Amino acid sequence: RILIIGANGQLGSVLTEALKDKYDEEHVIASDLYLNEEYDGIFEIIDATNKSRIQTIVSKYNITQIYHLAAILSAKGEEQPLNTWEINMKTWLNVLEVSRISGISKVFYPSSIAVFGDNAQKDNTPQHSFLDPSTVYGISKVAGENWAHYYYLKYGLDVRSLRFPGIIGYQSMPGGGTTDYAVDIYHKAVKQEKFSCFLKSDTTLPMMFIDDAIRATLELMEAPADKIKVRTSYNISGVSFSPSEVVNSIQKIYPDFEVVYSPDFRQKIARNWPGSINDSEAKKDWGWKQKFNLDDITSVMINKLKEKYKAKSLI
Ligand code: VAH
Repeated sequence: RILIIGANGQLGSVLTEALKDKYDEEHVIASDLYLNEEYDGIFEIIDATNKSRIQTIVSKYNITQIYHLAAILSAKGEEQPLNTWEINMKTWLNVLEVSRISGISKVFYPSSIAVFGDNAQKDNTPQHSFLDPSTVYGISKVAGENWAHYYYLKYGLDVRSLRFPGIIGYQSMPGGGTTDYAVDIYHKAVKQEKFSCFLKSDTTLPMMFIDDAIRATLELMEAPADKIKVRTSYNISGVSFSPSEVVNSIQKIYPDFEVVYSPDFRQKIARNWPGSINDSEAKKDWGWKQKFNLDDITSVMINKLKEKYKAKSLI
């Protein structure tokens, strides 16, 4: 059985549905801080800062795999740095310890391009780069990757991890991420509203459509253990684009779509991140290949959000 911690989040919610599609529903246990009334399946309240609560659920359902999708993201994380560090690290260390003690067979840990800072190559950023993150979220992800590596080396725990780019999905509202402008922009386009972008028009960032991110996760977790050579976290790449490029892509469908650029503190975060990622190791070790390009993302996002807003008669 599989336990997802953080199942209400942008990635957690979609990953949980994908895991239910792949395995029987009763083999997937979703969990988060609060009950999600709309969720259809087994759901448990877990505050992952409480190790014994995680242990209780792992024992109750004989969990064999854990996906840890709970964290405070980059932009939100800067509001209370020490709290962000505490939450992001304590939850992850609890998951590692419970997994070690309970003999969990596989653990998934999401890392991020936020681990790269000013001294990593900005384009085609290599797998093994110098990591000097500029956000607490990024610092916690570098530490989290190294703890994953440590538990693999010291205890043989099969922890696997991906450095996600900015993830774009239609299933949840934009959250506390610096890349979430690229989610919000589609909502504004469908509602025929002007969009105010908190990044400069030419700020190119690595992004990935949520379907690619989910497939990458499942492909990584299903690969034979001896194929996994990177036990900190794999670089993976989707498609890189700037705000002006996504505006152009949207204007092919909504010619009158308007944007104003008013960069804020998140511009400083974004400019420390790479423009593109080298994912040759993921390609070589377990056959990663991205599918969605920018115009594909735009067409799916607009179609899905139109359905969503029509269903709520908001457009
Ligand atoms: C964030 N969406 O913006 C997350 C992600 C690469 C960015 O880690 O914080």
